[in-house]
Amino acid sequence: MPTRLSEIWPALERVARDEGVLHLGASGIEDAHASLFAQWIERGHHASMAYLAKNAAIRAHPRERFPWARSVVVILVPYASERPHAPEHALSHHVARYALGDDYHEVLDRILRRFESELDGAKSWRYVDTGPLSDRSYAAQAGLGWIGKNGMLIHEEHGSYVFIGTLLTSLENDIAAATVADRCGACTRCIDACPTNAILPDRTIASADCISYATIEHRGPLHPRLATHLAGNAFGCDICQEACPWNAAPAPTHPAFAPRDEYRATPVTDLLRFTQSDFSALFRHSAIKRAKLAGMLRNVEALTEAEGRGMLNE
Ligand code: B12
Repeated sequence: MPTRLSEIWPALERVARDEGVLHLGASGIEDAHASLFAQWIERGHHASMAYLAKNAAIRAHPRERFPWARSVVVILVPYASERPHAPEHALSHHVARYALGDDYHEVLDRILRRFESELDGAKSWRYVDTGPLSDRSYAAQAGLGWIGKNGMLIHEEHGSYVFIGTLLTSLENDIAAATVADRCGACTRCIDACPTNAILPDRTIASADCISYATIEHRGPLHPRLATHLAGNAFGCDICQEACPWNAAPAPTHPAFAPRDEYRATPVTDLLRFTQSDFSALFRHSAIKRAKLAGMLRNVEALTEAEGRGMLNE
């Protein structure tokens, strides 16, 4: 059985190429910025995402939860960076880019399984988004980018329209990570662009003020402050990424995340007449399911109310 990552690295690089992974890297198991997360939770910036509060102890001491873990293999997979051409009111104009194709949880999980099959008996635990650890911290520690002022992991060449997948392994990390400089400089375009001032000075996000949180995670009525400032978003938000100059040369979209034709053909206001079965059919294997039918109805209603003020197509 291998003991170090370098012993199987060529095999992992081959899988990465076969599976359309943009960048591959590795980090040790400790998260050097776990204290920033604890502070974020203490200040209540996770809003109603209670599951995150439970993660603080694991982030600080990952080996208490995963005693065998010694390294984290990190992958970046590119999603759609452009919206497809479509009529003004098409759903595809009102959904964040990351959700225009297949559900990334399913796609990255399938890719990480392929990586697992190369571990030759070493222990592993794969997760995409759903785990108790910071995907961005490990991607940054693996030298795949820096944490931008908008909180995003930004790859120097390909920007931030990338998903992060992580695989914990019992192998020693002997893969050198590139040193990545913080390239944000004096730029504040993301902070200036956010219509709800959700970006905090320490490069984290106040979830309660974030359009992405409001339209995806928040249950119940939208706070009036957000309902009137959705800026055309019915699910998620890309404003702080659209403003980022590092997104000028994105990578080609992984085929699984190509924007679905149905979203170009469906007017966003059609959702107001949707039954549960219409919703389940249109958003099968899509991350949009997360908002549930009630959430999408609430969001589209807020957009139509704002339309009177000319905001639906902003
Ligand atoms: C909760 C969550 C949200 C919340 C809160 C967002 C936030 N910024 O905290 C909401 C619902 C608002 C959200 C929105 C979005 N999300 Co989200 N989300 C998550 C989730 C599940 C946890 C994030 C978290 O813990 N946040 C709390 C903060 C404090 O922690 P953190 O973001 O991990 O940041 C750490 C690092 O930045 C590190 N750090 C800071 N400085 C430095 C410096 C160095 C040198 C290093 C090494 C580390 C480091 O310290 C921080 C604390 O540990 C992750 C998946 C995961 N398990 O990691 C996805 C994740 C962050 N989301 C993702 C995406 C795509 C989005 C959206 C773009 C979706 C959309 N279009 O609407 C937006 C972007 C909003 C934004 N600007 O962040 C991707 C981001 C990919 C990337 N390139 O960065 C992730 C990683 C999912 C994935 N596996 O691909 N999300």
